[in-house]
Amino acid sequence: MIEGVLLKGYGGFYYVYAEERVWECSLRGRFRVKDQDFLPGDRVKILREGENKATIEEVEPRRNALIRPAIANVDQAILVFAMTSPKPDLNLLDRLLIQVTDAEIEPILVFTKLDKFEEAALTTGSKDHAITDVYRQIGYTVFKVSNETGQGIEEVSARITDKISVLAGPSGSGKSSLFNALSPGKKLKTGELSLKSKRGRHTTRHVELMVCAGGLVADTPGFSSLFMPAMKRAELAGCFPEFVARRRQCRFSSCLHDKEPNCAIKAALETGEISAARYEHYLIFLKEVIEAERRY
Ligand SMILES: Nc1nc2c(ncn2[C@@H]2O[C@H](COP(=O)(O)OP(=O)(O)O)[C@@H](O)[C@H]2O)c(=O)[nH]1
Ligand SMILES: [Mg+2]
Ligand SMILES: [Zn+2]
Repeated sequence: MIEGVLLKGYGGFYYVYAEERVWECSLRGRFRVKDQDFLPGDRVKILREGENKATIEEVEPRRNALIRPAIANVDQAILVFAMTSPKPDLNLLDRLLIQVTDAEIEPILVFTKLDKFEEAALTTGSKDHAITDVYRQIGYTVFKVSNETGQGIEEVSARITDKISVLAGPSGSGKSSLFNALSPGKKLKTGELSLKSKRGRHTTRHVELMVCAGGLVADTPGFSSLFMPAMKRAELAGCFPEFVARRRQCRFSSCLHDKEPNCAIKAALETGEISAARYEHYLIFLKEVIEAERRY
């Protein structure tokens, strides 16, 4: 049997990537009977039946499963924001970071349109990389790329190889462009039609994984639910790495870093060690989490 990863289900068939090609698979009878719900990202074992045809014989237990987008075994989320336009919505970025962190998925930040940014810097003389620096200093993995010139693409590519990634971020930030920049005309041995025809198109209604830079990537419209994940108010600060590093210095172990005295987070905010925007978002999210707590 051959080990592979399910890319998508479509028209009664399942498309599985294994041995660097795509197999059109049907299900073993027992799966049909059980009406097993397969998700893109499921690791399966297939039995070859013909040139590009196979049957799914086994499915491995999932390491994790996202609901929106519905994908299993996600290793990392590539959060895509433009450096220039659309102006990066940092409230949204911090929200996505919390969702991803809460789902125990590794976030990777990719800021696009570096070419436009540098072009603008030439006329204004400003070389202000403050936004990207804030996230880098917190400890997040941050890349700056141009999907136009290819600048920085190689570094992102290396992070995608052998992983299952989801792209998330606002419309127009360059997710589809990034996907294309990461897959420079790579031809699959077979089955490329079903993959290639989707490229560059902006329809992302049904979720599927696509082969990209030696890994598998889903170009999704983003995490559609922008509500805070269900969590207790005390857990929120745990999604802010720069808070985690300091919160043991707060006077109260139950400190929510809001109105409490002798709060190490607020002290770090005063000295500029913690970004004002990040703290502001924390307070907004804290309110939402507390309101949601009441509804349980
Ligand atoms: N100059 C420049 N334009 C870009 C870059 N990335 C994307 N774009 C443009 O931004 C627009 C939106 O990109 P798209 O990939 O469709 O964004 P999506 O909605 O996130 O998939 C398109 O016109 C792209 O050509 C980049 O790095 N540099
Ligand atoms: Mg797109
Ligand atoms: Zn505190």
